[in-house]
Amino acid sequence: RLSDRFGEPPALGQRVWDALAELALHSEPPWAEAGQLTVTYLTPAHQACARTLLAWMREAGFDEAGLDAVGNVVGVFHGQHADAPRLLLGSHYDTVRNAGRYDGRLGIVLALEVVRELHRQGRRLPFALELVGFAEEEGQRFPVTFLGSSALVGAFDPAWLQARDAHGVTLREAMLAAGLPGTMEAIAALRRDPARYLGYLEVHVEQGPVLARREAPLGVVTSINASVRARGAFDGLACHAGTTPMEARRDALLGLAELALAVERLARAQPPAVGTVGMAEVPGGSINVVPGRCTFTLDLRAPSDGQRDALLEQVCAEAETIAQRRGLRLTLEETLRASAAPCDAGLRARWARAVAALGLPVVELPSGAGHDAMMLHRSMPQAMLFVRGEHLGISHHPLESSTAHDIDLAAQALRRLLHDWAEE
Ligand code: HGY
Ligand code: MN
Ligand code: MN
Ligand code: MN
Repeated sequence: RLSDRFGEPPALGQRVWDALAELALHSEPPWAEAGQLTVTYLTPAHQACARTLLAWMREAGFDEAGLDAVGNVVGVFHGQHADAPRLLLGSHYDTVRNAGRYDGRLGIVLALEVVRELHRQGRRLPFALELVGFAEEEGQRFPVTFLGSSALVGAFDPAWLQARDAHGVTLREAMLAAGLPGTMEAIAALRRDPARYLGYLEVHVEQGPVLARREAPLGVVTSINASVRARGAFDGLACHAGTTPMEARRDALLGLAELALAVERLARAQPPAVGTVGMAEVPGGSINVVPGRCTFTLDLRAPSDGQRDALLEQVCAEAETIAQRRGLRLTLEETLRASAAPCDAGLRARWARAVAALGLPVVELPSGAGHDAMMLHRSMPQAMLFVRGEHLGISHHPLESSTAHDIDLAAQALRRLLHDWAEE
């Protein structure tokens, strides 16, 4: 047990840890039956999470708490006076399939517990704290993503309402079925006036090995890498696996096989860029039929927009060459393009001072993962604090975890940042 090694976990860290375990009890079929965590946008499990977070906000002492038109859970803890500026805090509560329980949720619950403490102490700050549990950041159900944070910066594309999930349900239908307005008018009204905000802070598990290797519980994020996502397909000719000579085939799966290896080669040639073919499918495939169609996804990332675009260009050129050579038709549709988001120097310095005040090493590092902060970046200063992950920071996986001790240190850092800011 950790407490044998490090003593009893501090109360706040343990409360956050316990709350994340409780929130993880909401999961959707068939994943829930396998004891796995999957919460995709607007499913019953997703709505149960929203209700739970809402109840927690209300009992923690938030002055306002509610669900907005895209399913974000929003709480406001007022400042010392009515027209005080606002500091925005938050992260997302949807997950990837078979996820860990910390990605996204940690940032919501940790901020919520820090507010609970302020409420218990009867303390008010010179600024209000607005906490947002963003409804959708992973892009798992619909081929669009950052739905929650896009709405807050006025970047929600009306065309997204017609996006369809794997069952053909449109985003608008899913919203209406979940009791949301499903209109662009209601969504556009969520845009925040940047003039009212001091900025946005997000606490998130690192989802990588750097802090574990540096033996540092916390890390201050320098910048969030640029990313681009696409969905594509190779189309060749389905034919008999037994009678079609090898040289006469137009095998769509082999086109993707070559492309996936090319993505690996091209990304490895320009570190720290990364490239992933995360999904591949031969729709209606059979054991004795040469694949006529193969669908796939692309996820490319790099520290700058330029590096990202260069990698994308190379991958697309390679895909065209493969299609030509193999007599395949290629279709490729971009579904997400997120610019690199350098964290605000002033807010980064606030995180660094708070971490140093705890007597901890100040490790600065880029984020290879995308975050809601990269959307808020479009309309206000943002900065992130990473919490060390166990098992070398494995994430988007059930082994994803952080200790109650490290979580408590992150809560102490946020508490210290707020206190120092309030004393200025
Ligand atoms: O894909 C990402 O980087 C994030 O987890 N959505
Ligand atoms: Mn994630
Ligand atoms: Mn995340
Ligand atoms: Mn046959």
